[in-house]
Amino acid sequence: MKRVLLVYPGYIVREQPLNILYIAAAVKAAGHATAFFEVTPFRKRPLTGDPFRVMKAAFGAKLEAFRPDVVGFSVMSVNYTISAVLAEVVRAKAPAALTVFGGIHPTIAPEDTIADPRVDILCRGEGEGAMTDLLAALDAGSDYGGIPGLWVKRGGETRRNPMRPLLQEIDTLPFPDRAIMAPGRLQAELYGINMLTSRGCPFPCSYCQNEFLMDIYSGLGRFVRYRSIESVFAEIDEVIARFKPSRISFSDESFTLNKKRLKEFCERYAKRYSIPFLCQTRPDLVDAETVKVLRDGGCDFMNMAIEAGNPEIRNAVLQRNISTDQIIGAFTEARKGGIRTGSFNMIGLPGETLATVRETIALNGRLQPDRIMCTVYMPFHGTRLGEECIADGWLEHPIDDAEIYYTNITIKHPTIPGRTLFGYQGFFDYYVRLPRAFYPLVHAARGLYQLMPKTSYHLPPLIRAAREGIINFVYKMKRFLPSRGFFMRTR
Ligand code: B12
Ligand code: SF4
Repeated sequence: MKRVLLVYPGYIVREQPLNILYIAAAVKAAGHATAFFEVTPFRKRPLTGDPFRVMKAAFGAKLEAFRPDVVGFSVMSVNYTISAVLAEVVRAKAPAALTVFGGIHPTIAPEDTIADPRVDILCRGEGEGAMTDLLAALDAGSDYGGIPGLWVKRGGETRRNPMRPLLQEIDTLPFPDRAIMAPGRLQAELYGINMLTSRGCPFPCSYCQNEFLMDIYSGLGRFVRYRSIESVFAEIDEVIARFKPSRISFSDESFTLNKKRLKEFCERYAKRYSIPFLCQTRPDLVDAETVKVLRDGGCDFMNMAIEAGNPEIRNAVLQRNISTDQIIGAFTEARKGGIRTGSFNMIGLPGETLATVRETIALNGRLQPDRIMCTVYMPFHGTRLGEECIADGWLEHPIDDAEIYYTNITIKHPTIPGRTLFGYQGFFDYYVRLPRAFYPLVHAARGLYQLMPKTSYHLPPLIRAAREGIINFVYKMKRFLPSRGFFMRTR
């Protein structure tokens, strides 16, 4: 039996991190001891000295108490800095432990990741099998250098093993081990408890990693895989019995992709459960019939991405292939059917001008989703659009610090100044919710807001704290915007 400390180095705001919870479950099912460390409680960084001081001390104490053989990190690009800072603590406090970086970042940027001296092993792609094979080899004292899915660095040499085939029978995976988290994290406001009924999304959107994942998994099995309804229900039963959530939230990227399955799922869900569910999907996968199926099944909230109001940007740049009429149709049908909606939007895209930002605002204004999320575009490695933008010098600031979540502008847009993007991002909801007569007021408030630095990088601690305070105030005030009596935290 090995002792495995699993780390989620991002802030848990809306959903439980299923990635690391799946790994935790697989490790536990294989008979190893697990512990969990998360950094959300350390989101407020100290004003003086090392900003990670408190987090590092807590992590050091955890390492000393648990004495792990392996420390596994689930790393999104935005969480790289925290992962590296904590891996450094592993080196100091548990020098014999192996550090394993898994998740989307090591998958898309393996060479950068393995070059980091704080990383011993990285996992590319889905990690349940690779991690348990590694632990079995360590247990048996055998060589772990050739395990598919892992890149292993020892004595200055790296073995870059091939990807593992995609697990097709995803029903065989143990349910995510939610019990390793603090109970307070299991009721993320609107979202309740989240779970996946499928894996993989087959669309070619240029700003998303899925196309890259499909490429590296090419020839290694079907990319989109569904769990059986029985298996999903067994997980829901367990979750309800143990955690009594207010809502089930399906994190599948395109929940309405397979209409036949959706119909059967919803019919059976309604017969078995009275608890509402939330899902997300693409507007082109939603029509009146789909809304009825969802509503009758118990869905009371749907998130759909608009991304850009301008059709040229949405389709030629983002490769969404979704018409404005399809977006209007999906949101209108959802409203008619009594399902609340959330929209995801991005500003600062290639080809964007202030006029197209206003088009995105206008489309949201017309649809009035119950919740609006707007982020400034971040170019990620491993995405077609991201690679192009990075090559064109868009990355003004690194995108590896969780602080950028929402309100730190990392890009240098060719035509729109960063501060203006910062302003429109902060005041997006205000423009959408308020009548045009209020626009002079919103413009003025945005103008003042934009006087603040567009990122918190390298700011003196007090200015940084003041900036954060003002941003929080602007976010909290959204509560008073006219929006059918509904407000949810978005950051
Ligand atoms: C649900 C989700 C969220 C949730 C929760 C995220 C989470 N669980 O950590 C929320 C809504 C909060 C979220 C927020 C954001 N997200 Co998000 N999100 C997703 C989504 C749709 C599913 C993730 C998931 O749970 N998948 C299911 C699990 C089972 O699969 P998995 O994550 O791939 O994990 C497997 C492997 O990676 C591996 N693995 C993972 N961790 C580890 C650890 C070890 C030790 C090992 C061995 C293996 C391993 O094994 C896992 C099981 O097989 C993905 C899209 C996707 N295709 O993954 C985007 C995605 C991860 N998100 C993305 C982004 C950009 C964001 C945001 C920055 C968006 C924004 N601008 O606000 C924020 C950042 C939040 C933050 N500060 O951390 C990007 C990441 C890009 C990148 N290079 O990092 C993705 C890939 C979507 C995209 N654009 O392509 N997200
Ligand atoms: S529909 Fe969403 S999850 Fe699927 S490829 Fe496009 S952006 Fe990615």
